[in-house]
Amino acid sequence: MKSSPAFHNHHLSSLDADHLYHLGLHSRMKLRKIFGDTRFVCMGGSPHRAAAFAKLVADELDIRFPGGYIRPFGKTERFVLFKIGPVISASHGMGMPSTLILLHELTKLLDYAGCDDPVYLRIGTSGGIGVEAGTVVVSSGALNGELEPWFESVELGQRRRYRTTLDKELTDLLLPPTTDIPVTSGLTMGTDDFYEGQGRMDGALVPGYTEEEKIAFLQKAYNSGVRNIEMESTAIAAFCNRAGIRAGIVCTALLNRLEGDQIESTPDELREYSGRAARIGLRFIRKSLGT
Ligand code: R2B
Ligand code: URA
Repeated sequence: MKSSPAFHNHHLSSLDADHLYHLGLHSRMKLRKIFGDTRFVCMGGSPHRAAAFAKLVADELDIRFPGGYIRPFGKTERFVLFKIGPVISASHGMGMPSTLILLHELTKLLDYAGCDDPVYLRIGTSGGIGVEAGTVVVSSGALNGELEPWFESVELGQRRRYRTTLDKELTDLLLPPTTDIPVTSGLTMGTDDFYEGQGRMDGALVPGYTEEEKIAFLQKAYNSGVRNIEMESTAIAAFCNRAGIRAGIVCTALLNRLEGDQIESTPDELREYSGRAARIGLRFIRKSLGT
């Protein structure tokens, strides 16, 4: 991570201590000792999956913890944060507001820790468009709900737009040449809602669109190159672009939205599906580490 002016916020220099409130950590802690060697920041929605990924990384990289228990750092009320060798595994919750809070605090933490050029990966789940359930989609870029390549944020009463392109080189590295896992690459649509924001018919309220309009929009998205829909990609891409951080997004599709709205997979299938994105992320980490 380069301390470029775009990334390093000079306003922080005047703080005696920076309280990373939602992580339960602060800048006066010995962050360099704990986090200084971080090279990969892996994020997923659920705390449970972040813990499972931490365990997978520890097993694969042969890193031992006393009693086999990997203890999270800081407080766990909002997010969980594990550190396993050069890898952070953290939960970002659901949606962009939650994810942005994690991104700001984690990125400041890594800055205070003196980390050099870490890669951020979102390893998660999504709804597929024209792809079968269980397919892993490596995002080639992120689009908003209007199928446009930017993230919008209202700041001091003004709407601002930030680009949501993703690093092509990293995307290519994430895509395995051959694999037992079904993987594809495509654009990801990031929305602010799971139900109407993703054109579902099965929310609590009668939607203001028809099933035919839904399919027409999903088909239009497909024709524009979109292969999955989730709720964090545009915020992550925009944040990392501004910060000069390389970011990748790897999400398993839990269903094909051209065929329905309900997620009907069994808990075992869901575990297997989310494990696939984790294995693609881990494969990239191992390759980067040369192990
Ligand atoms: C994928 O799954 C969650 C919604 O179920 C959301 O966080 C996302 O992006
Ligand atoms: N996550 C989403 O955001 N949408 C889906 O359809 C499935 C998982």
